[in-house]
Amino acid sequence: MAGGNISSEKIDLLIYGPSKPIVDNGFSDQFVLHSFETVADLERLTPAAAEKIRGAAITYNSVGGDSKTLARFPKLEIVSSFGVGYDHVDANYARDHNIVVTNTPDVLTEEVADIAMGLLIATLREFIKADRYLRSGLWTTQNFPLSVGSLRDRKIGMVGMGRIGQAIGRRLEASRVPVVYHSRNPAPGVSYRHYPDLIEMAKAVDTLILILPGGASTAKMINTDVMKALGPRGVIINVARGSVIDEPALIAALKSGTILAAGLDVFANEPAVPEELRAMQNVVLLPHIGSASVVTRNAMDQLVVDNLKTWFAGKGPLTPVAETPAKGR
Ligand code: NAP
Ligand code: 8YV
Repeated sequence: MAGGNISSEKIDLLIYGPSKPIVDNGFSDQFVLHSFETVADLERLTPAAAEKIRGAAITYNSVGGDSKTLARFPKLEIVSSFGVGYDHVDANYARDHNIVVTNTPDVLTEEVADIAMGLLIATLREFIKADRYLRSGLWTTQNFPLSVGSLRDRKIGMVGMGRIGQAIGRRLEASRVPVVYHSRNPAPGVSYRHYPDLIEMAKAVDTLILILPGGASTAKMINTDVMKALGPRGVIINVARGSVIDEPALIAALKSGTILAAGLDVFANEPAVPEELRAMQNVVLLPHIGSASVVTRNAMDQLVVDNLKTWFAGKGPLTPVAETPAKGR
């Protein structure tokens, strides 16, 4: 799969998801753009127009490429998806139908690792509560209580040790915090101890940082048993996908003291966040902002464009996902 050469024939592209200037303005007049911002908008696309589409950009995970959606485009060659996680695209269907899927790895790695560290420290040292305390005027009467949590006496178990996991590991090492990890296979070149068994690792640490893909293979893997193994000092930081945690079980564990606290950037049913979580004091909640700076989002948008352009220039995709590996030229 290396892509067709650009000829004088125009190439019809589906631009699916929120409008982005870098995507909207990124293509020459050799391309014809068909833009639809929402799932409901896409219903307006006629079968005759769908028949012509050869490439698709998915500009945000508020829309997706499930098999039913992809099946509407019989000539589709490539889906260029925004984000490194692509659980909103059916990559197995794409592989089976000779469609390449690309994502946007690497350009967001350090940004997401920064957010993970910030969320970890904010959760342990109670930044949000402290900020509210100061603003309410209480500091003038009494010092803020000492935090029970600290990075100083912690051992971190990373769940996922890929690009972003390793970037978080480097930050933890610089902070002199011990790190071990769980993944299906040992990560090449990584010297931290590898635990093939998640429960065994949870027993050996007091903090989990989740940074692995969503989807069926990881659904609800952080369950009551894992939280019990982590114990009452336990802290869970999730910068992966909400689907990775059994969310009702997490709420129960935070309420009962089975674990101490959580820092969450992602949720099971975004943008809805359970009222029970929103009311809790021992959680820090972020609206899925791991990569959400202007500089990093621009780089991700550009990679969405570049994957489509190099494909249609016959040079293969830049960053194909594992399910649809593509040969370069
Ligand atoms: P990556 O380089 O592909 O690393 C994925 C890691 O997860 C690998 O260590 C992999 O190891 C492990 N893994 C995969 N499936 C697993 C399973 N079933 N059980 C245990 N471990 C598993 O990906 P990345 O670039 O680091 O990104 C990781 C994820 O972070 C993305 O997929 C996305 O969901 C999330 N993310 C979130 C944000 C945000 O805004 N919050 C931003 C970027 C990314 P094995 O294959 O050996 O198991
Ligand atoms: C995206 C992310 O912003 O890259 C990912 O996997 O979670 C974020 O960087 C999000 O997926 C929106 O599409």
